[in-house]
Amino acid sequence: MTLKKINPTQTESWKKLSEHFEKTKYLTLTDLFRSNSSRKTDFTITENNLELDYSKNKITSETMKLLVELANEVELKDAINKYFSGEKINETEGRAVLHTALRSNSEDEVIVEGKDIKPKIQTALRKIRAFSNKVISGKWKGYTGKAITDVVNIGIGGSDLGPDMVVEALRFYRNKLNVHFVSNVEGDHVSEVIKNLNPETTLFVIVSKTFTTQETISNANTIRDWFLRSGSIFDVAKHFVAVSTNLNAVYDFGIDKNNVFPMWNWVGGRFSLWSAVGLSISLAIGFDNFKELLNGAEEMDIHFRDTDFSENIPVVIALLSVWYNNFYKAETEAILPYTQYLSKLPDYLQQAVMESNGKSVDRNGDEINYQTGTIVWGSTGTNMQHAFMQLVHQGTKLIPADFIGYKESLHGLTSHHEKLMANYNAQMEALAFGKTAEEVHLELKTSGDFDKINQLLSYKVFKGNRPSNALLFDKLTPDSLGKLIAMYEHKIFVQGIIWNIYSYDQFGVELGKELAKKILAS
Ligand code: G6Q
Repeated sequence: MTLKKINPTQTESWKKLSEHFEKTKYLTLTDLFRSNSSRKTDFTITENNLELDYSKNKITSETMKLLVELANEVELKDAINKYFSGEKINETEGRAVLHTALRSNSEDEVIVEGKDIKPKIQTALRKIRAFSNKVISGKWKGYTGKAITDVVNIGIGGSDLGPDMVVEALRFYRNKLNVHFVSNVEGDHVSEVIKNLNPETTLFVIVSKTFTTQETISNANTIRDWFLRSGSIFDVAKHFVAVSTNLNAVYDFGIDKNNVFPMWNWVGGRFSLWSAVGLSISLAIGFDNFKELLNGAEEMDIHFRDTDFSENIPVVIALLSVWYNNFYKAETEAILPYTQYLSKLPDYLQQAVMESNGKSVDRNGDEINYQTGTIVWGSTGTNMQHAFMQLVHQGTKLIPADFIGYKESLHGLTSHHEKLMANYNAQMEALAFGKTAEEVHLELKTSGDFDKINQLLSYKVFKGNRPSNALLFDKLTPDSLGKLIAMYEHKIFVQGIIWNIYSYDQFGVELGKELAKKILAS
């Protein structure tokens, strides 16, 4: 059972959307709000402590109806069933895509290659819990009998970005362990990470599904050499653990077989933070918090799997993004979290989104003649307001933006939080409604700058009509972070289905790696 192979541009709904676009493209958000006093409520979905307000998008209820028709026409429901039930929807690699099974608490079986994978997942979680507890409590001793103070995750791409982003995002929940990440093959990165570490009290977690990745193995070897300047080869097992599928390579490295955590080929690297790849997360915040992260993601999974498309948060944000990408020809999307804790979210999403949907051959093997994967980028508010937001407000490009906010701050500095959220709301309002020539005129007049009106008026006008989604959570917790990440994972899936591409391979990253090997050998 494979995914349907439907060219979205050949569907009835696409044709209707094209006509609808021509009719509605000059509507402004100001007009749309004026003509419907309940617009905010009409275009808000509330689900499990998350409110998505998508009223400030260039849409009408007809737009949403047609976009949902498109989702139906490309048989999204069928694809979702295949995704969750473990069909090999990663057809180009012959694999299932089951990061959802990693966080499932249901008793239902998920069968891969004739076997239920749930018991394996439970065993791995128990192992992560036992190991995390031992290290955090200080029962796990280094080679001189001291407790571990520092953990270094050695990995790259999917084996680095997710754990690094989450450990940073959940810094508030962290215990006393210092957790570091080394990824780049550039030697200064590893040198900086180890320069102040004590080999007696540091634990290295080598995360590599293949255990052949040039960057990771180079860094692991360099670190082992550094370690062996103090410890002996017999001490390696107390300081190095691995997350991998390549057991022989792991044993050859000197890692004890009890200290190897599994990875599976039905979980893609960029979707693997929910597995033992997230070991550094569990070490940093404790297993119970790690499990809360998984539970939050599962709540989003259930919402996504079971909710009608028109009320389905990941489906709605995916459809809006298709609307801008394919009809408005927007090329990029901004991710703007209003919390410093999420400073690494844009980087993480760049891999998840762009490695998944940056494809130009469809599921029939044909070259695509429409736009697929969007470019995502972003940074935290309010810092970015003093940086790139000028272009988003007054530049020539249309940049749909996700504003991610929290009703409560974690440390409780309410006056800071009020200012932060005033900015969060003000930015979206300014983008949507702008400032008219009349308003600028009046402003210059009342401020006494009468003589500058002619000179400055046009520069000070904000055209507005720039779209945004407001994603508002109660609080940044492991649970709400799990929901946020899972929401974006499902957005990626929905868009891949609509664009008729394979989202779960990444052949595009191979050629550069091969050539680097050749150049190195020559
Ligand atoms: C992610 C990609 C890629 C991968 C890294 C690390 O989906 O597959 O980013 O995670 O190349 O691979 P290893 O875990 O095998 O070292």
